Amino acid sequence: MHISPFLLVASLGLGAFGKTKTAGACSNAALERCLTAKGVPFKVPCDPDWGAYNRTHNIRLPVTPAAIVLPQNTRHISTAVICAGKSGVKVQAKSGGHSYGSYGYGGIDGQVSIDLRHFNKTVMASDGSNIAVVGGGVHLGPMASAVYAQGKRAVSHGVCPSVGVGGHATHGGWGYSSRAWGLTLDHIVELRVVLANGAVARASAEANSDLFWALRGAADSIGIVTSFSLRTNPAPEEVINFTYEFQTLAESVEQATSAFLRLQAFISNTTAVDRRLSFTLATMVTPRAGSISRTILIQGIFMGTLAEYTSQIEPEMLRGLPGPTNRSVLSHDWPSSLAALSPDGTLEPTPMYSDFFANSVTVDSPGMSEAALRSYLAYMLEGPAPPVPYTSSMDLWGGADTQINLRGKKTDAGFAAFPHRNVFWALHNIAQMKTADVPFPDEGIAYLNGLRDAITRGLSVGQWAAYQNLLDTSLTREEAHELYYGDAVLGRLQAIKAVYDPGNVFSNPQSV
Ligand SMILES: Cc1cc2nc3c(=O)[nH]c(=O)nc-3n(C[C@H](O)[C@H](O)[C@H](O)COP(=O)(O)OP(=O)(O)OC[C@H]3O[C@@H](n4cnc5c(N)ncnc54)[C@H](O)[C@@H]3O)c2cc1C
Ligand SMILES: *[C@@H]1O[C@H](CO)[C@@H](O)[C@H](O)[C@H]1NC(C)=O
Ligand SMILES: *[C@@H]1O[C@H](CO)[C@@H](O)[C@H](O)[C@H]1NC(C)=O
Ligand SMILES: *[C@@H]1O[C@H](CO)[C@@H](O)[C@H](O)[C@H]1NC(C)=O
Ligand SMILES: *[C@@H]1O[C@H](CO)[C@@H](O)[C@H](O)[C@H]1NC(C)=O
Ligand SMILES: CC(=O)N[C@H]1CO[C@H](CO)[C@@H](O)[C@@H]1O
Repeated sequence: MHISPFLLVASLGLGAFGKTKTAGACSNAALERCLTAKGVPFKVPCDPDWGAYNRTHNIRLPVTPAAIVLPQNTRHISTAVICAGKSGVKVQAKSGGHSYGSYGYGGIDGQVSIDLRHFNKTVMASDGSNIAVVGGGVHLGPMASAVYAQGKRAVSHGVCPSVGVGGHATHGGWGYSSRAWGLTLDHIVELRVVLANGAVARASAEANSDLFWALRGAADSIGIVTSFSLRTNPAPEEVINFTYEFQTLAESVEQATSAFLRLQAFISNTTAVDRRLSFTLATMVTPRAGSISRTILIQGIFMGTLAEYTSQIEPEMLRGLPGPTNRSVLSHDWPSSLAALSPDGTLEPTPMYSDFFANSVTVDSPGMSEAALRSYLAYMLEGPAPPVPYTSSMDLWGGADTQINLRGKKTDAGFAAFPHRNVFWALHNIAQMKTADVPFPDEGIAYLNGLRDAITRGLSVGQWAAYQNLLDTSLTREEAHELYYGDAVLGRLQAIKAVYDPGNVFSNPQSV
């Protein structure tokens, strides 16, 4: 009799099975037998300590894998992938586990999650190349600390220290330093990968260049990266961290529209701006009893001195805007500039859990039209009351001197399977429940998708897409492929997938 993993897992909750691994029959007998016979460490839902391994970052989307494999070496990964393939079970790697759709756990019940927690080393090459070799399970905070400690070097990446390099670097990786150094993905010079047939390969511009192309943008569909070789940059001596809050701006759609247009023109001004400056425009909307609080922030960094910032950058950036309600301008060294951004003020990868939904819109150069800005801001500032508090951030990828959109990377299918290379803004809309007792409401998803529609209504067809690291779980597989990749990249990805993973072992709800 065939019993689906889902039914078995559901019955576990009813106490049909004991709390210990019995007769290899907790969730998928063939899989467990294969893993046990080959000495691969793993956990199944019947294990008493399962609860220490299965907790998804997104509380809204719990997932119960058939097994969570805990490899200590590459052989364990190869073996687990082969066992899963033979047992007809799909596989996903888990690095930081911060996928918005719980894809590190498979994204749906009954898959194998390969937890890379033991692949946690960051070592600078000793040959003077300044290349960091980073394990597939390293978190961004410890990676930044280790790269800085071993020669005052730095890599650009997102703000949250507990995000994993595995998902982040292979699907983009934007942070404030990306205008200066490119995305995290752009730092990759070589990858070590385990393929669907268990083979271990190197991928670089020279070796297996088709794999190298595909893994940078779609690793979730192609293989398991066990280590990343990343080029590094000299860390800046001084970093200015600035935040301005504009409470009155949120009171008028017209004022906010003209302020955003002014900032878009400012960041495009090659006389005033170079790659060292970056920011986000964030609008925060919080429903309260009987009212809605709304505020607009400019938050960013300048990799230079405080004197240069206050005399050259700040006056030109704020020219023509209403006076900010609050101004915070702080000088940091590189590690403390990263720590200042983190939720708990440190680079420790403290686990975080949140009940949320998010979507994204990447807007190509030359940026937001006046119509798109007005429609976007009207929805947030004058539109329907949101059922959930949310933040909409316009993350800056474009503008004068940006290193994200260099010409060599732009050709659709040429550089990498990550195709977003003419982006001016990446808009990130995220709604989060603040209390644990009320689950995230469906209307919250509809509200944020309404916000996405309000943005795209003012844009021309072909000017916008979506960013796969800000995974939108409301997209169908086909919609995700269109928005994350587009036809040219998708076609080439599918051809490479057919060679390296013909049985579709590496799968999640939006994979290729
Ligand atoms: C709090 C928070 C802040 C964030 N901030 C930013 C930000 O500032 N900038 C930004 O760009 N993004 C940001 N993100 C999004 C983040 O980049 C993605 O969620 C990212 O994919 C998470 O990677 P992970 O390894 O932690 O997740 P996981 O859930 O472990 O993995 C995500 C996906 O990648 C695959 N994967 C993971 N490791 C590997 C590997 N070694 N080989 C092959 N496939 C692998 C998984 O199978 C899964 O499909 C943020 C997310 C959160 C939750
Ligand atoms: C993890 O497993 C525990 C124990 O079986 C269960 O109570 C819990 O709901 C699971 N959590 C998630 C997020 O699936
Ligand atoms: C890596 O994990 C091991 C346990 O597997 C732990 O002892 C070690 O401290 C970790 N190292 C880092 C750099 O996190
Ligand atoms: C561009 O920046 C320069 C230097 O700050 C400034 O003098 C000039 O007015 C700006 N141009 C525009 C169009 O804003
Ligand atoms: C900004 O200033 C207002 C009062 O002017 C205050 O209520 C608010 O808390 C401040 N916000 C921040 C982020 O400091
Ligand atoms: C962009 C940036 O670095 N912002 C941070 C500056 O520092 C304050 C507090 O020190 C943080 O709250 C900001 O996130």
